[in-house]
Amino acid sequence: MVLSKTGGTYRVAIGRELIEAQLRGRLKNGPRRALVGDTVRTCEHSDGSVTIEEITPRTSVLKRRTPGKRRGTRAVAANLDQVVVVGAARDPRWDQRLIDRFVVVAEANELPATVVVNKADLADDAPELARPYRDAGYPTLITSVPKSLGLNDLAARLRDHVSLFTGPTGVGKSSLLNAVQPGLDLRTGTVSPRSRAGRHTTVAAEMYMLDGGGFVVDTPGLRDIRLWGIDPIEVANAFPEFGPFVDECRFDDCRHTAEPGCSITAAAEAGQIDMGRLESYRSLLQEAIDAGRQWASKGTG
Ligand SMILES: Nc1nc2c(ncn2[C@@H]2O[C@H](COP(=O)(O)OP(=O)(O)OP(=O)(O)O)[C@@H](O)[C@H]2O)c(=O)[nH]1
Ligand SMILES: [Mg+2]
Ligand SMILES: [Zn+2]
Repeated sequence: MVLSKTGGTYRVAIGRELIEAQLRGRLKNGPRRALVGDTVRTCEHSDGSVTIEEITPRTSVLKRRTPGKRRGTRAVAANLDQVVVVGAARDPRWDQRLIDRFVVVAEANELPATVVVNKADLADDAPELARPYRDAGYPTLITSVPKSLGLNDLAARLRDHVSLFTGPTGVGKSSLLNAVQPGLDLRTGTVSPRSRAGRHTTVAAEMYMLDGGGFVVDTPGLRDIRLWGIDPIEVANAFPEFGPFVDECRFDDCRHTAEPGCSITAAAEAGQIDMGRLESYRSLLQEAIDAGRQWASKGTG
């Protein structure tokens, strides 16, 4: 299993043993570079060096949009089976729109998401912040590192899975991992009291072995995360709580924005769907539509 990559050197776990390996000049077939989470076949040479000879076909690749660039996507990690979206109840302030983006990216990658509200020691409303996600059917956890709250549940959720931690910067992703895996000793940051925004402390996606079984990828927090190439029609599918209502909209092609007879709008007004989630959906839908237009007008297909 490839745990990390620094320059051209990969750190690879073979069972419990960690070795360093280089990519073989030309891989036999399949992808041309290895990703964190890839399972690879290695070869040890007489001079002691180890090369990666082959990458096993991937069961999943988590992709996100390249920052700055309009179109490119970047593969973050392979073979994940779940995404843990972490936010902080305070410091930095809970930003539902941003959390929704992380959850939608997990959905777009067809990976189940768990939502964690961390730093519950700093606020009383952590359960309310989690509620829209719990109501939408996502497993949710309320955690606090200094109070050791929810850490056993988090550890249980990670056991025997290949998980990726994602979320805004400074919310405590690395701190949570340090707490569930003694000896991990990941660098954690300080939150600037002036800006209340975390500085990036984790700099690259890296995978770690869990003593209890399983692997977890810690990633640098993102201030923003955008959708890429998602068909506007598919955005609604990333909101599972819309499912029971969609067939009841008056129009088959209802976009759940301002259409008359929209069952999603009605459900949100009746408190059956969280209004904040519906607003997130609408802004993501608009973003998907705009992105499609930009690409079309550039003639890039
Ligand atoms: N009060 C409180 N502080 C926490 C908690 N968890 C983490 N922190 C603090 O929040 C700050 C940021 O924690 P990190 O673990 O570095 O956050 P991160 O999400 O890994 O940040 P990036 O690596 O930049 O994405 C540190 O000062 C932690 O000590 C918590 O549950 N409660
Ligand atoms: Mg970190
Ligand atoms: Zn509708």
